[in-house]
Amino acid sequence: MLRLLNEKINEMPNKPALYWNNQTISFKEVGEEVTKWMDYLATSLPSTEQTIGLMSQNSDEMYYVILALWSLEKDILFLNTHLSQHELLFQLQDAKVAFVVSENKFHHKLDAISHIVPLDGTLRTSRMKITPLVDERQLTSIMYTSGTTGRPKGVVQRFTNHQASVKAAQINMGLTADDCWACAVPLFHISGLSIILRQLITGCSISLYPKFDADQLTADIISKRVTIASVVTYMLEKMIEKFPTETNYPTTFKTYLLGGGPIAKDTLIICRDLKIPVIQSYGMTETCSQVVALSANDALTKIGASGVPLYGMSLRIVDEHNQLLPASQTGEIQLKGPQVISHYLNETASHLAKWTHDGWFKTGDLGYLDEEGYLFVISRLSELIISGGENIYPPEVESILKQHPAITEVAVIGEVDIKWGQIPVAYAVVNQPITLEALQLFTTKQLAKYKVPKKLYLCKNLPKTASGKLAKHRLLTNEREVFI
Ligand code: S0N
Ligand code: AMP
Ligand code: MG
Ligand code: MG
Ligand code: MG
Repeated sequence: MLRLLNEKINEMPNKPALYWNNQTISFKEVGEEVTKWMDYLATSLPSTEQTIGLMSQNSDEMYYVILALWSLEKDILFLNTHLSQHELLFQLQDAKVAFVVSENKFHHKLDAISHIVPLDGTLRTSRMKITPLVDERQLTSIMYTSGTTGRPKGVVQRFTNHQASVKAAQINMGLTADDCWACAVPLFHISGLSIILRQLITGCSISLYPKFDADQLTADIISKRVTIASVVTYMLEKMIEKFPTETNYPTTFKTYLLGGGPIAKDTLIICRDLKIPVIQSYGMTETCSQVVALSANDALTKIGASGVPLYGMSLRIVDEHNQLLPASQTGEIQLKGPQVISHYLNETASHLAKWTHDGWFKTGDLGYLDEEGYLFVISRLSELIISGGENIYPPEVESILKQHPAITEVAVIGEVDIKWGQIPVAYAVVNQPITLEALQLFTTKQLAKYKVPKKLYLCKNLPKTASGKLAKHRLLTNEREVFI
C-alpha cells in the first residue's frame, strides 16, 4: 500500500475521502477497497509488466485501481477514452504496454491490440491482507500529448513533479484536509489526476463524477460539500447558466480552478459581476497541472491574466534566439522548476529539442509579462487547436485526410465555436466530389471524434508561401474567400 495513503488511513480513518454516486467513502474504506483491488490486480497482471494501461471514465473503481496499481509499484499509462483504436495502438506500442485495465465498454477498441483486465463486473476477493508499505517516490504516470509533428509524445510524470505541483497549489489556494475538491474532469487528464495527488498529500476529500453534469455539480456546491472545482472553459460557461440567481454561492465554496486553455474575457467579467470565484491558471500535461495562476484577490483586478508563477516555478519570455524580452513584449513562454517533467518516453532528438541547453522547457506558447510580472498568454507557436479542453494537432488530422483518394491537398485549422471554443475544420482541394459526411466517416475509424473536422471548405487551391509551403494563417483572415 502507498505510504501516503496508509498515513491518511491511520491519521483520519473516518474522514470522507471520496464522494461518489450518493455514497460517502472514508479513508479506512478506501484502504479496504484498494487492498481488494491490489489482490485482484496482482493475480491478473504478470509481475514482469512494469507499465500498465488504464482506460476508463471516472468511477470509484478507476480511483481504487489508480491507487492499487501505484501501491503495487506499477507505472500507469492513462488512455483517453475518446481515442480510436488506431490512436490507442500507437500509444500502447510506443509505451510498450501489453496489459490494459479497462471498463467493459471500451473492450472493443482494445481486444485486438492488448490483453484486457476487466475493471467492472469482476469477482473480487474480500480477503484482507497486510500489504507492505510502498515508497511513493516510485509513483509514475504517463499521458500522451501530441506534438507539432503530429506524433504523440509520452509525458512521464514522476512523483517529485506531482509533489512540487501539490505544494504550489497548497500555498496558492490554501488547500487543507478540510477542502473537498470536485473532480468532473477526466482522471485520464492531469486536470483530474492531480486532484488525487492533492488528496494523497493534504488529505482533502474528492467529490468524483462519472462525467461533467452541471446540475449535479451546482447542487454539490450549494449543499456546501464542494469547496473547489476544476473546470475548463466549456464547463465554466455551463455552470454560469445554472448559476442560482436567487442566492450567491455559499461562502464554503472557495473557487473554480480554471485551466486547460484560453478563456473569453467576457466570461470572466460575468463571473466577477455574479461574484462567482474563479482562479484562472496556465499549465499543461508536461508541468503536472497549473504552474501559473491568479490568487483569489487578483482574480478580480487582473482579468485576462493567467497569473504569476506558482511556488518553485521560474518563467521567462524569450525571442527566437532564447534572449530575454522586456515586460510587455510578446515571446515564447519558457519554464523551469520541479513541476516540469524531465523527459518524454523513448527520448528522441525532437523530444530533447523541447528544452534549451540550460534546461528551460519551451512551451510553444506565446505570451508576455506585464510591468507587475503577470503572465498574459496570447497564442501558440504551434497550430494546436483546443476543443472543450481536448487538444487537436492539425498535422495528425491532415495525415489521415490525405489518405482519402479524393483529397489532393488539405489544411486543417481551428475555427471559433460558441460551444467548444474552437472546432477543427478542413480546407481541401479535391479531384472528385466529396461530402463532409463521407470524409467524417473515413476519419472516424482512425481519429477520436473530437478531432474529426466539423466543416469542409472545398478550395480551388490553398495559400502558399513563396517557397511553396502551406500558409495556413491566410485562411484565418478575410483573404480565405479567395481560395474557396
Ligand atoms: C467538456 C467535456 C465535459 C464535454 O464532454 P461531454 O459533453 O460529457 O461528452 P462525452 O460524453 O464525454 O462525449 C460524448 C461525445 O461528445 C463529443 N465530445 C466530448 N468532448 C468533446 C470535446 N472536448 N470537443 C469536441 N467534442 C467532444 C465526442 O463526440 C464524444 O464522443 P466520443 O466519446 O465517441 O469521442 C469533456 O470534453 C471534458 O471533460 N473536457 C475537459 C478535458 C480536460 O480536462 N482538459 C484539460 C487538459 N489539460 C490539463 O489537464 C492541464 C491543465 C490542468 O491541469 C487543469 C485544467 C483544468 C482545470 C484545472 C487544471 C489544473 O491545473 O489542475
Ligand atoms: P494540455 O497539456 O493538454 O493541457 O495543453 C496545454 C496547452 O493548453 C498549453 O500549452 C496552452 O497552449 C494551452 N493553455 C493552457 N492554459 C492556458 C491559458 N490560461 N490560456 C491560454 N492557453 C492555455
Ligand atoms: Mg461502481
Ligand atoms: Mg468525456
Ligand atoms: Mg491535452
